[in-house]
Amino acid sequence: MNQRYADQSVLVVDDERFVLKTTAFVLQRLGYGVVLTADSAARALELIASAEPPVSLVISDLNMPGMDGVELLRRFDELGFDGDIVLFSGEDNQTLKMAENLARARKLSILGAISKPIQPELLSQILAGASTRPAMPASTRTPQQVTAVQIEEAIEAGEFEPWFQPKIDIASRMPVGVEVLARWPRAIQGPIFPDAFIPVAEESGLIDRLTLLLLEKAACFGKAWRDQGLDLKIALNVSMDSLKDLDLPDRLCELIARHGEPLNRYQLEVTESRLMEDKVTALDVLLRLRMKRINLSIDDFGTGHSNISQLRDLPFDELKLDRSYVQAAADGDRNLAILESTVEMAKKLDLIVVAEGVENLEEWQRIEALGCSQVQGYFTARPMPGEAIHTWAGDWPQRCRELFGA
Ligand code: G
Ligand code: G
Ligand code: MN
Repeated sequence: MNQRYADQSVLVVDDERFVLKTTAFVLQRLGYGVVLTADSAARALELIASAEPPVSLVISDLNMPGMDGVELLRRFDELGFDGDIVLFSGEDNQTLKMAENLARARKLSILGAISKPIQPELLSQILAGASTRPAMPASTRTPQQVTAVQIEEAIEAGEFEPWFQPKIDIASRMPVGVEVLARWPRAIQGPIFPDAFIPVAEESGLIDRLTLLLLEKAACFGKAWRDQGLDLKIALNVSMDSLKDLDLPDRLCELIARHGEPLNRYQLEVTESRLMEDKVTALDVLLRLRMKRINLSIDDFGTGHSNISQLRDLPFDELKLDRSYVQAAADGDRNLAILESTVEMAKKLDLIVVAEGVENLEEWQRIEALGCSQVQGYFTARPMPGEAIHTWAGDWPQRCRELFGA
């Protein structure tokens, strides 16, 4: 019996009664306190809207009459369903993988996709994955309503924290940098993730203050690490349309210099979150940052928000392949071809290529073979608080041997 599951509701969705029964039985044995079943997607939606305790895990068939699993995922997205999802189906692996990718693209918390019949062993492994996720699990990833006033107060109180996810150099297998990911651990609503507060901060003109707060805290860590002999490049996220303030380069650089930190050890990961209002100003800001030796990285490359014309027009020195591309490469030659040509183009443009979202050895090896420079992903390290980095780095050589079986 797993105590961890005892106070959670889980919902199984399948149009076959036999499958419902057997799966429910497996889940009860795993220790889930409440196991609900629905024989249609419509019924599943009703239960999700009304169940107490709220449904924290849905295990759903992909093929159902009336409303199939793909449409169900869309409905989950609309409802802002924040629980975990496992998909299962009699479809081939390719279809399962695509459904999984679709759920990811919808930012749903998908734990995995498995084929029928459900093997209890495999299911419990997948669910165990849920229990080892970081301190703030995906089930808190509700698109929560956060107001600009709350964000402003939290900035003033210094409540936002930088978490850090290591970037590993493929050739040396050593950490070379960290990406700063904003966290708000003590929000009244519980821990809230950036997807909920960054857009509000951007729309309400608070994003620069938030970025500066994160940079301030990150630079303190950066200085401490460097003093301990750990030289990591520190990358902050900024969206292109927040680059409106012509003073921003000076403010960022002044802050970094005040901590006695070298400017060329800092980096901005730029995304285009919405249509840019003022391209000229953004270009002005980026170019001046570049001239001050701040590194510029184009983030989420391959998604709708970043594209080739940005590579041509803007002074980037790094390209981050979006994880949807990295992960799709397993699904066949066409995806691999896209990835290969993107990497080739990036290399011709003298860009450092970082592959995001590498989750296992197989993906690492594929990325290595393509000639990418760095990897960032759950395979090597999850985001962690600044205080954890030094110990993580100390443990890395041993951990690295284990990961690569050498
Ligand atoms: O780990 P994760 O869920 O933290 O990040 C979700 C998304 O939020 C990522 O796309 C990331 O780029 C973005 N994000 C995280 N921190 C920041 C930040 O400080 N500023 C901006 N603009 N985006 C951020
Ligand atoms: O800024 P950007 O969109 O690149 O932010 C990185 C996002 O990707 C963060 O939300 C981070 O938590 C997430 N992330 C990092 N590594 C992995 C991974 O291996 N798998 C998945 N699913 N997400 C990852
Ligand atoms: Mn990023």
